[in-house]
Amino acid sequence: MKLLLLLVVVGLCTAQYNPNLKSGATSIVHLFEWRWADIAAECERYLAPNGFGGVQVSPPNENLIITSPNRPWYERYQPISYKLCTRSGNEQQFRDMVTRCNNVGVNIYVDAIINHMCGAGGGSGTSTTCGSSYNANNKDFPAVPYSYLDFNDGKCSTASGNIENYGDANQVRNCRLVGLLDLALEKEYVRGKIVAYLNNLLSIGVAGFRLDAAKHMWPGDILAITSRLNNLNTQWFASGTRPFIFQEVIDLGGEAISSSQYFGNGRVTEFKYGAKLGNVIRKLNGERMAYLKNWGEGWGFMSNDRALVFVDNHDNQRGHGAGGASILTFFDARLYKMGVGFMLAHPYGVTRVMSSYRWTRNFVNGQDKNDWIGPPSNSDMSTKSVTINADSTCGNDWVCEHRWRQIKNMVIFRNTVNGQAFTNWWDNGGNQIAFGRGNRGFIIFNNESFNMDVTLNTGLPAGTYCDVISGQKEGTRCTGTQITVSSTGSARFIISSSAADPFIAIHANAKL
Ligand code: 5J7
Ligand code: CA
Repeated sequence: MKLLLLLVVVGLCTAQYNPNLKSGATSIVHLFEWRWADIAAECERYLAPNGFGGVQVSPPNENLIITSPNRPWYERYQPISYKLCTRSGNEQQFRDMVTRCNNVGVNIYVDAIINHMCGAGGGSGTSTTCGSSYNANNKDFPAVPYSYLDFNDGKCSTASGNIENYGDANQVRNCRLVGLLDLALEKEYVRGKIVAYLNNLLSIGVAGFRLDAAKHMWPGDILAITSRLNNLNTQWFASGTRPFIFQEVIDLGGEAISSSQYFGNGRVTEFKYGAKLGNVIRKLNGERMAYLKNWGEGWGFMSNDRALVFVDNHDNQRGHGAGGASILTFFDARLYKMGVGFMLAHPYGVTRVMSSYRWTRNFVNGQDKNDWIGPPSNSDMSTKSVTINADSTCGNDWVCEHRWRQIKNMVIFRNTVNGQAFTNWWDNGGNQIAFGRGNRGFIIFNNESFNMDVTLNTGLPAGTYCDVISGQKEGTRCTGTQITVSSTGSARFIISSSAADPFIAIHANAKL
């Protein structure tokens, strides 16, 4: 009885903060705009074998088709109904993906757009991804159904009906975000429709939700919805397991709304993480890697047990939103790999790896005119499939950062060192740093313009280790640099400032 009570209490404590990852996995990957069929295949052929624990998928519900510009990525953030059909696939393909990913121990997290429907200027008709009719002019969404009674408006007091002042919490929650029809989430009817949508996804087998635009919803309305969600499907998860909740709140400070208001509901996206890490690795604002010694709460970030962290996301990789020019992306591959490598080695937060598609940037006055471009598409504007090349990179303009050797190997590093303390910090006062994770792993960076040759205490058992950045362990050999740890735990590291990747990482599962 006492044990049962203890289990219940522990369950409540971790609950919606726990990503429910399987078999030692510690990271999730955002397969932005991927088709369900490609994600199912990726779970089986790549994610499960390489220790990825879950996938954040693009919104699976019916959305407005936007043709001007031609099929931008953000049309998927303009819901028409909760039917499961989009450019990523139909309901049957979605179900097949969730089943196949769960069967190999990879969780699916759905990007849930519950703050709003499509834009007020979205017109009317049936030009939607599932062919449902809608009329944005009179706020009619018969496929849900929602009517004009289900939207805020009356509670918004700005002249435009849109959010005009982010310093006013009432506007931010009750007015339209850039004209998007704002749902009245205090209404029992609206909550019921959203709960039914999310519970349908849970019954299919999803493991949790990214709550889009959480800043624009009252924390109490979110809780009224999430507290009515079912437990995860017991075909794949222990009975009583709560859905993982992570809320998109862009809080860089200085606004009426703060991340902490959302901690009771689940985890929160820590946007300071990528913005600050970008500054450090780019050496902007006088930052240097030595300052990373107290990274995490020491930098004013939210507490570790509430943070969902990432180097870039689908929005700020386009120069939009939080962080601006400091954000590291695949366009700056050498710096990006250092940033993602640091994130995955450091114990703070639940980590999300970004996986993107390529587009041609067109900067005019520092603003990318092509920030709207949607996924690689065929002539009929259907999304192109992800092809896999012989060297395991992706084709058809899918970047697949998660398949880059350095990033994939750091996902494995994080799994290997999971639960180990942050130890053996070293820095040169500038942009050379190193740290360990107990006796399981060690990483060292040279982000200076001069070479590095140091002997450091790694905390690892004696032996020969494969650097998992320049190569990896294959059979009984290293394909890249080898590092010898002495009987005292020390090792010599030489990193040229012009190395392809100026960092080295070794861990217990890459020991010869
Ligand atoms: C919300 C925030 O609280 C915030 O701090 C932020 O930086 C961005 C947003 C934001 O969220 C959205 C969520 C959605 O589900 C749908 C959306 O359309 C948005 C959205 O538009 C949005 O803000 C855009 O980006 C900001 C950097 C600008 O300051 C905003 O004005 C807004 O820009 C608008 O983008 C343009 O004004 C408008 O002309 C254009 O049509 C529109 C295109 O849509 C987007 O760029 C979508 C962005 C988006 C951002 C997200 O974080 C997200 O999770 C989903 C979509
Ligand atoms: Ca709102």
